[in-house]
Amino acid sequence: MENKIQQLRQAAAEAIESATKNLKELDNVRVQFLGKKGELTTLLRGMSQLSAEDRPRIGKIVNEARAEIEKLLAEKNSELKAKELQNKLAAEKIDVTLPGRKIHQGHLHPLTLTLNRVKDIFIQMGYTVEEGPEVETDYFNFEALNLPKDHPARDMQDSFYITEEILLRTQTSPVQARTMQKNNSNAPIRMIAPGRVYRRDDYDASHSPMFTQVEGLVIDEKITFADLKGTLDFFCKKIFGDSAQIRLRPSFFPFTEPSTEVDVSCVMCKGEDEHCKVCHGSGWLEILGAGMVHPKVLEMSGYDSSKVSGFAFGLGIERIAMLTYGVDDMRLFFDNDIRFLEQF
Ligand code: 2U9
Repeated sequence: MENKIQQLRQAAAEAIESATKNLKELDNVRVQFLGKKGELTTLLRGMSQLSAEDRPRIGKIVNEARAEIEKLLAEKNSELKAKELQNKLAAEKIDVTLPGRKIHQGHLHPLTLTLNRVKDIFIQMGYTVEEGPEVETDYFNFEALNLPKDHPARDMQDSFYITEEILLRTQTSPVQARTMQKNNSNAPIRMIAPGRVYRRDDYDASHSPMFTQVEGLVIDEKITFADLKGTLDFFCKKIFGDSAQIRLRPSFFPFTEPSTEVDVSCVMCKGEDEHCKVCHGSGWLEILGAGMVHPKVLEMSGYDSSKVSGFAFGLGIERIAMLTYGVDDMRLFFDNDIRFLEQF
């Protein structure tokens, strides 16, 4: 019996020693010797057949063997646990010195940046910002702006018609007409209307069938051409810098009388380079159209042209953006090539 116990003890010690794979393997060894049907447990059961005098001595040896095996199991258990942790750490190891992934931060489109600058200048002068539909009626796009039925601008070849009466707006002026008609008669207006407009035009370096306009309208008692001139001079100095000067040339628009085209001194050469690529040596750049609101336009939208007067103007955001950023092809704003957009 004593021999058997010694053998078992030896066998258990060897089995524990060689359980090097994982905790599961070690647990199998534990069950093999100490489990309910384990070898040592079976041996312990056989003790009932021993004589009364042998029993305490043998019992002691069995318990010692059991304690020894449990000790070896516990030691191996912590050894394997430590090894498993080591393996896990090695497998999950990260290189903290690797450079991080670059976060690409987006930003506003150059046209939006330009539009925001233009808006801010007029908001600073007390203007409201009004918006309206891009799909307009013939009435608000043309009729209310003194463009009669036979006007060439109403030609099917020049505008995007949806039906005979509905088209994509060719200018933002219908927003002004709508604002006037919404108002009580002769209520003063100081507004800008920014937004996209559509014309059947070429798509080249300086034309696009869709572009962004900002139009302004001021109506009140005693509004004069001097107010218009002062406003546009202030605007150009804010946008192009304090050294910017303006020059007014007579022009014609159906909705204004008198009408003018406004040039700003060349942002590139300030009129000092006769070979300048931007102004072609003229020293001036056409930048705005403007005029005093035609009495017919005032009357058509419910204003009394004998009591109030107004001025209006219009500009293209793409042109302003091209001049302020030095971009020579309008299509770059619409291509959305990231290498271009990243530069703003
Ligand atoms: C109402 C009355 C008058 C708006 C005006 C212009 C002159 C003009 C162009 C500039 C370059 C359009 O973007 S562009 O091609 N605009 O020249 N626009 S006066 O006049 C109005 C508008 C609404 C009720």
